[in-house]
Amino acid sequence: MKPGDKFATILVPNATLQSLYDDLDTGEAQKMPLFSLASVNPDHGMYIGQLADIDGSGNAFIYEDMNFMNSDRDYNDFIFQIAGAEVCLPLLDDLIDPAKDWRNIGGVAEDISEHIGTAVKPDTLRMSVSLEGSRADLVLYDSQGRFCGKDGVSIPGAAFYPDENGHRSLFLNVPDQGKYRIVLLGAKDETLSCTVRGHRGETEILSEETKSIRINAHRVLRAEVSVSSDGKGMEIAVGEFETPVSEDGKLLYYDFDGDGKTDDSDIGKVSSRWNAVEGDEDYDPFYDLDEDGYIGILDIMPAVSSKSVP
Ligand SMILES: [Ca+2]
Ligand SMILES: [Ca+2]
Ligand SMILES: [Ca+2]
Repeated sequence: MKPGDKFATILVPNATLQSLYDDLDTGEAQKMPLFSLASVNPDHGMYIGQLADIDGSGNAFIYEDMNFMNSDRDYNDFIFQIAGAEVCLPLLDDLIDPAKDWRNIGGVAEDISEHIGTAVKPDTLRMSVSLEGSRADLVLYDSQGRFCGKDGVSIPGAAFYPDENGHRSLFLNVPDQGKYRIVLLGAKDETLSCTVRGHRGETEILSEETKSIRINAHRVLRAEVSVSSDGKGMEIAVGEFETPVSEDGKLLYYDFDGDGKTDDSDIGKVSSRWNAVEGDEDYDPFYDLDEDGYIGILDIMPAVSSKSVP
């Protein structure tokens, strides 16, 4: 976008823009797009009430998924952030039905305000990790066990980007001091390269380190990462990528999250995919140890029998 650009948003509840377009051909107009603008003329302004500013910070918003005229005013439908633009919307406090205020539910308000606080500003310190030209999986864990990878993101403000060319990258905001671990899950026997960068804001690169790594199919490698910054520069030390080991030095081939123990959370990663076949959403070739296109007992047993924690 260029400075001065104006934009509006559309939400198509429970459907896609494509399906809305396809319905034009069939004459079925069941789906209702919800616009942030009251009409195609931007001077007519917002649909007051379709969107709300969650806390007045001007970067986190909520879409009511029913047309404002007959909405249930619960505003629990779709939350999103916009950074780098000026947005003027009424406050959620002024719109929500107090009897339906989900912010009273334990922990929800805190979780959301932690995410809102992660909007990237020009001086925000960030770290990125990227894998090039490989089908291996990439997951990053922080010292509290929160994670960022293709199966989900629980670190506030972190984001994971896979692309069709087999590149994967992730971004997260980092404090001045922090410890992380990168876990790679091998898709095949190959040499891949992993680049860890320190950033300030969206564009500036403060540090960069690339490692060339030999990985094998179905094998886990982990590396410790420590971040330190004096506010100006940023140092990121990336350790060697190695097979996870227990405290007493035993190699842990089934420690899928690389935390130094093989326990129920590791076994759960494969057992939760029990009966998945190639093509299913929960089929993951990494966990199909015998590569027969099916995740069954033969794939689960090795992990179960290597449990290092009773
Ligand atoms: Ca609603
Ligand atoms: Ca583990
Ligand atoms: Ca199998």
